[in-house]
Amino acid sequence: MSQAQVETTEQVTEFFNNLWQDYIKLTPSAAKVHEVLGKGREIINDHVAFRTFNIAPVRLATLAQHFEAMGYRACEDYHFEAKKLVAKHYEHSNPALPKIFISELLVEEFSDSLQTIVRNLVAQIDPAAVASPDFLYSGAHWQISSADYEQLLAESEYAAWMAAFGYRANHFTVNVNELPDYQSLEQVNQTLKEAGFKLNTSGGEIKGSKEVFLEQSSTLADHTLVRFSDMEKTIPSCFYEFAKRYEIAPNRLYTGFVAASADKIFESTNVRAEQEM
Ligand code: OOG
Ligand code: NI
Repeated sequence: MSQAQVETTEQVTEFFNNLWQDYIKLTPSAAKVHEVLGKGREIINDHVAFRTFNIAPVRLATLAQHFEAMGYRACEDYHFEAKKLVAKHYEHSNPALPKIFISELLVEEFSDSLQTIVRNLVAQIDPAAVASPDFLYSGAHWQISSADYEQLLAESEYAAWMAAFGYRANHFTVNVNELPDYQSLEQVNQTLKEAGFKLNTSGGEIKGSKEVFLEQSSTLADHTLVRFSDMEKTIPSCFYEFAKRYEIAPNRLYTGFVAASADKIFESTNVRAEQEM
């Protein structure tokens, strides 16, 4: 356990349980994925991903403090130029705990109208709420009209997703190395497709390779009815990811992420990605 850890193991376990419960409410297919791949056995998660805006009080670094209090340490940084995002991943010395991937939208790089909408959303957050780890599964702290949602969507699918869903796990990720019945990610994908799941095919069904020490695939996000200030709309919510890691040294699996693959994983919540399929 790292010295920075202030949360107890019980608090950390409860945090991840609550995070999971919130996630499967929006992502019922995740529970079904567990049934199909785990057949009732426990599934180990490789990582959980969060999204945010680079505006106080919800900057990546601020949200990360909750994980630092659980004993996580900051690892690598990632930059997604076209999507105007940065990200960082965090690891825990306890290998049973998932890695954490947090990204943040570089709001100032977008149009004035996007900036105005987003700043108005963030202004509705009570800064005191951010200080509790519960904030990370508290959802949206604002009202947004369907017109504003559509306007965000035209510029940034990520901004629109954040506006609709707020603070919660964007996805959990099955650790394929720890799945007893599967040798490869291809087998996992095949089983999922046979069970009726739709996979994200942006950049191919499998992103990455043994050469970059990480292979990833993901389902397309489930659809959820969201209540906007003026109407209800069914839109993509959250997805499930699958990761297989390779050794960078004997008995040492790669623990980082691969920016080129992550760039495509982001598109699992994309409405347009589905229409192309
Ligand atoms: C994160 C996308 C990147 C990964 O594992 O590379 C990612 C997101 O969609 O918020 O999860
Ligand atoms: Ni991921």
